[in-house]
Amino acid sequence: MDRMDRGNPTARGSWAWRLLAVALVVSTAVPAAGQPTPGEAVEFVDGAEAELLDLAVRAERAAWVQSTYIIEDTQILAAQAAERFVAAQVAYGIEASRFDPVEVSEEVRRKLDILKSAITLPAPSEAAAREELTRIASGLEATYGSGRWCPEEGECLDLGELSRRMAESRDPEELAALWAGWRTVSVPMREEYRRFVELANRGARELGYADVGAMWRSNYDMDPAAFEAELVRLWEQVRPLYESLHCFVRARLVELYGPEVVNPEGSIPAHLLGNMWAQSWGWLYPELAPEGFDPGYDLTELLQDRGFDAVRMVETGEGFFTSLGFEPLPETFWSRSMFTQPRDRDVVCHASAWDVDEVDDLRIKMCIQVNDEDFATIHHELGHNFYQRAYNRQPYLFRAGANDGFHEGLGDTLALSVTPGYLVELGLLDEEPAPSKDLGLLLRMALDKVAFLPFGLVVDQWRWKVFSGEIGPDEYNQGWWDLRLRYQGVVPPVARSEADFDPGAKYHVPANTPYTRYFLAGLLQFQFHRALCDAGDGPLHRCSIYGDAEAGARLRAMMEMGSSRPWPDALEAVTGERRMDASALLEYFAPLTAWLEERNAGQTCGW
Ligand code: X8Z
Ligand code: ZN
Repeated sequence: MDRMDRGNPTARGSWAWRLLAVALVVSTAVPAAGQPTPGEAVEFVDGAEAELLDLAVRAERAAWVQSTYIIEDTQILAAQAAERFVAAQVAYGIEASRFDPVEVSEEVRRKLDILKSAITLPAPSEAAAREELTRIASGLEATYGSGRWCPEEGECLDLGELSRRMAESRDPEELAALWAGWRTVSVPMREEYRRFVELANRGARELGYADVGAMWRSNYDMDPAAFEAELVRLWEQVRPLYESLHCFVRARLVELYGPEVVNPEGSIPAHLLGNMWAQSWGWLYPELAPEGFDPGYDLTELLQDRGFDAVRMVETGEGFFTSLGFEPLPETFWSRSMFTQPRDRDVVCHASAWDVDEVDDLRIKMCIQVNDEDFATIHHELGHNFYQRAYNRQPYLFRAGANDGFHEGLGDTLALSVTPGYLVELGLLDEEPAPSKDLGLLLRMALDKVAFLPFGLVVDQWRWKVFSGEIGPDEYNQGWWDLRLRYQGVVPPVARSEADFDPGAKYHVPANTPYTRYFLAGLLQFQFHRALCDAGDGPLHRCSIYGDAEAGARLRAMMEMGSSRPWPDALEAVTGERRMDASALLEYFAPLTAWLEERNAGQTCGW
């Protein structure tokens, strides 16, 4: 939860409160008969912020307990608290429309717009339906969090264990079993999800949106259709690079597994890429790297050899932020966070960052393993925390990222600066590898960052079609795999049917977390990185902003704005640019792109 989405109170909507508000307002504007005054709009927004803040904090506390101790009771308590918050959100969201014809300040207008659209889970106003929806939502996340696959022989495996085995095994049969095993967990979600969609859409319609997806798309300071067009534009910028990478990886997998397992001209079976969802392929680096592609070090090995544990990894991440001039994390961060997987209870291991009191009660929740992937994820999560604290003096409704992609991209921007040079400064590495090692480093990065991009689109392309009804309940799984094939060029390793619910095997579907944000973040982080690196200081992939107070100040200026300004203003504050753009990513990977083109010459790429 980078933040609980905004809610809206019902109790305050009573006639008595409104009468009082009207009586208190002194306004010079002369409203049309029956039309609220600008002063009333201010009162309304202030009241909404106070109540939503209070309810959000209550819901956050309950959600924290649920996620770190999954049992029936915590699910119910979390659902109840979420229900009160969501009820308020929707009530305020609906009421905000009353002020549409009223002339108000830019700030109040922005807050009214946020009240109407920034609701991730729009619940129907009818109490029974709303309760049912929040109960389903809480249950779906708990099903995911406590999910296990029990093979016929041996002990049951949770997602952490399944993922570790997927990262390491190179036996296609074992990989297919692990892959399919995790997807047994989401089968029971299917009917629940159908109902979830029905109820949430009902809520979205009450708020004036066609469906939940339309509502989510309306949060980008631009016309939702224009936003969709932006996504197409951005994807087309990076698609050729993705297809080159896909082509190279497929050819290597054919060499490794043979053409019976991997079709040399087709899509890649999704179980062979080292990751449960084929969303990032870095674990495969040792197998994929051609002769002479040694990056010069292996960060996982370095961390393990130096005896790093979870806390030391987090301290190191914090050290990056403080080197940029950010204040250290509060003492409570260290005492209240969950860094490792408890052995005695079910928790939601999927990494997340929290600001429980919406001010300074910052925490992360992770099941940290000592490896390079989790080291990067720690920077990602701390990025959320430092962002949350930077905007904590904004009014409640502006305590969010400039858009959600900014929130997701902030920590990743710092992680791009975890370069060999930085590792030398940390004392983890003795000396910087020669520039001849750069292709290795870039391939390693591309397997994570470039491979991820189409997946960053797929999840919401699917969900938006589900919310709009274009993908009906009887084609949930087929619709998912159509998109996986189209964007990623991957196929399931074993037969699938509409008895399965493979989208539910990805956290953000049962947790109802919008996903396009990660696609945006995947590009924005390079845009930020390029802007913060001094031009002429060598290639982008060798640049580290560690210790750069000026870079820190620029980031902080953007972060402190929260969502008080349209996101292009925030982007401009750091980069001088007002459009999201993939050219920085392309520049970063340019040497690898050239190499891939040469390497793929003569091959039939695509699928
Ligand atoms: O969910 C996350 C973060 C928490 S906001 C760990 N990420 C996406 C994922 O795991 O699918 C980060 C990258 C994409
Ligand atoms: Zn995140």
